[in-house]
Amino acid sequence: MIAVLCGGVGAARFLGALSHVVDPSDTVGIVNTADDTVLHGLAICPDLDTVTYTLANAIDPDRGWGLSDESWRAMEALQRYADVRPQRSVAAPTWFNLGDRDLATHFYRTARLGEGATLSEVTAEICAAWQVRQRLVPMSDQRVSTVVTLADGGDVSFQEYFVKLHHGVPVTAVRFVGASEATLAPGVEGILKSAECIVIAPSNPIVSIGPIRALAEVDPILAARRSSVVAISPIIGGAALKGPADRMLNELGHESSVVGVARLYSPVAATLVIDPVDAHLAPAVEDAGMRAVITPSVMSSPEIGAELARVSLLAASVQ
Ligand code: FO1
Repeated sequence: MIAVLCGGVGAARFLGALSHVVDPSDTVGIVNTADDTVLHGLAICPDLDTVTYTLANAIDPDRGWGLSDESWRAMEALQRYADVRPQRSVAAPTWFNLGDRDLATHFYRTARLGEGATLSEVTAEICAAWQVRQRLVPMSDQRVSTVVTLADGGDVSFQEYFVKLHHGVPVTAVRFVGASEATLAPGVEGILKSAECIVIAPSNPIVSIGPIRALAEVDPILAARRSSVVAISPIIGGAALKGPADRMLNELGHESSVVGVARLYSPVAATLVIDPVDAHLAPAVEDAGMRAVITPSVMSSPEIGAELARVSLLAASVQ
């Protein structure tokens, strides 16, 4: 069984690529839940939904989140009320776009959680509903929330930072509220200990992989088996393919490069997979304590994705 630590888009793409190399039913995605938010009273789990919808071939390919063939009638109807809501009210938020089909997922998850189901249970039900063969588990069934401190001093939730502010504002700190009390979801500790290898997907090292590692059990387990843990750099040529990972690394005092990523991951992973464009930095990655393995990392075709998956698994097995 292959375990993959997942954020959103990059991890979803990698899990899809991995399914060309290993049986999907032999893959477990451990997914970040610190992006989760409650809006309109609905429990929304963006990374879990992005991974589920991608593996179900239902993701909207342009947005990278939400469903394809989507309509926005409910959001349009909300605008009427947003126009009259009192100043202090947060009702009818229209800054976070929820498609009409996507709403069904939030209705179902919210109702099931309200009946006392755990997020792990509901995630398994949603995967079954979409016939997703990989096993997806939330990192924790307890609430962990990313809080971003902006350069102007204010604290905002991850989604306010990422969506409402279009992640266009510098950050000075990121913290994961609840991480010190939360525990891994049921079975995840066993998965991390028994997996043939563990892949850290090409997700944001700070706000996608960071929350998973903030759970007390995780780093010690990974460090104890670091030779069979391989990370795929989400930074290529100093930039992130999507999202603010590069800027966040710089703003939080790290280097926005494969070397900066290696410094973050070297305590828990022996190998960093980097794109050929960063081949000249391989010695510096090794100086940072990780073996550099070079292979095309932009999954622009199924073949490239499959090769990235194959190289990553090989790197984690031959130690
Ligand atoms: N990202 C946006 O940039 N704008 C949105 O309006 C938006 C809505 C949204 C709704 C459901 C969902 O599952 C994801 C959504 N995302 C949106 C993406 C979300 O912000 C994710 O957290 C990011 O993709 C980072 O993982």
